Amino acid sequence: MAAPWRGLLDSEYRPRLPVTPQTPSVTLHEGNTPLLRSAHLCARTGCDVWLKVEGANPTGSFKDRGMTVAISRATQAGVRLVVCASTGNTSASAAAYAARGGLGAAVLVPTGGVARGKLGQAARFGARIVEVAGTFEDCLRAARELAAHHPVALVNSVGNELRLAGQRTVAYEIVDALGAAPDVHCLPVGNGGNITATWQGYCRYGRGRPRMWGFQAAGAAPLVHGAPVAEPRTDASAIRVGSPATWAPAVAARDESGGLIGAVTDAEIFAAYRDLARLDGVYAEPASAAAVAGLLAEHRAGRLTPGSTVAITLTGNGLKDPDAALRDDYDPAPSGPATAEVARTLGLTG
Ligand code: AN7
Repeated sequence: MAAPWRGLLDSEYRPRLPVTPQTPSVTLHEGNTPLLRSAHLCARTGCDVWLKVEGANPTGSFKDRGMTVAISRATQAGVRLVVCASTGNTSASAAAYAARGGLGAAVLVPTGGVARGKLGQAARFGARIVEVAGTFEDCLRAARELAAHHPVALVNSVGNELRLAGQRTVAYEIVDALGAAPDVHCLPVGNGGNITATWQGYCRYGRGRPRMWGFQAAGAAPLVHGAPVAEPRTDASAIRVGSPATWAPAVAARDESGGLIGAVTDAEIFAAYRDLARLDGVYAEPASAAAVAGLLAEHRAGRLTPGSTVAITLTGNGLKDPDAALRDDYDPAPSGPATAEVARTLGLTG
């Protein structure tokens, strides 16, 4: 049997991560997530389509890849309190790794802007949660200013080499699993950190470079318009970002790879969200489904070369957003406890 997986810092990728022998490994055994072939997307596109299921990470999103590095280095540096702004997943991840490393965490989230599963995680991991009456951008500005003037370490990915280095590992894993880089890599784009890190990962690994296809929600698509969006709107709350902090590197990833950043409507996002679950048995959160919706839109537009190999990052777990799950597909049939009545309700008997 192969040695059990022990997390990114104790994996074959360690030499690629900014740690030293003195760095303690604060880990929940993140990484090594499933790469699943999607039969329904292969059939619909005529391509070889693979789903990188990042919702299988310990806190249910790709954020754990960078957080293990950031929190390990924070404990090495003697930090006591970490802070982040978040649309949800960063806060859940920061709170969990801070708990694991014995640090305090403060998370700044836009009031009413975060899926309930993510808030529940941050609360249970013991983070101090501040609900800011404003947007994600307001949270990020406040978090940056806090870190500049108080003894707290910012663990957002913007300009944070530790987070980006950890997030690059998703590309290493995909290349190792497929034997080479895919032709196209699709992923949702919010603040721009993940498209940046994933592209850097492929470039550094040196085993081929995909076109990077990033997708934003149509109501929150500043990188598509080329201008900030004052009031970003989408029910995919993770990517409700009107002014991405990692703007220029995200655009560079698009352009250097010969890729694109497109917009998909919420209707397209939620259709993809349902199909992934029903047809592939993969439960991803709505923001993640934007990448699938985008692939299908580009296929319809004739921009997807048949026979291409496509990797899609499904960035977060569907369990994080129970309200989205129950919004329109929840249709339970009421029945009394008698088996005969249950059978009748199911239409098994007359
Ligand atoms: C599921 O948690 O930014 O383009 O504060 O949670 O790197 O921002 C989350 C982002 C995609 C977008 N999918 O990634 C946060 C946060 C999911 C996400 C993104 C996020 P970036």
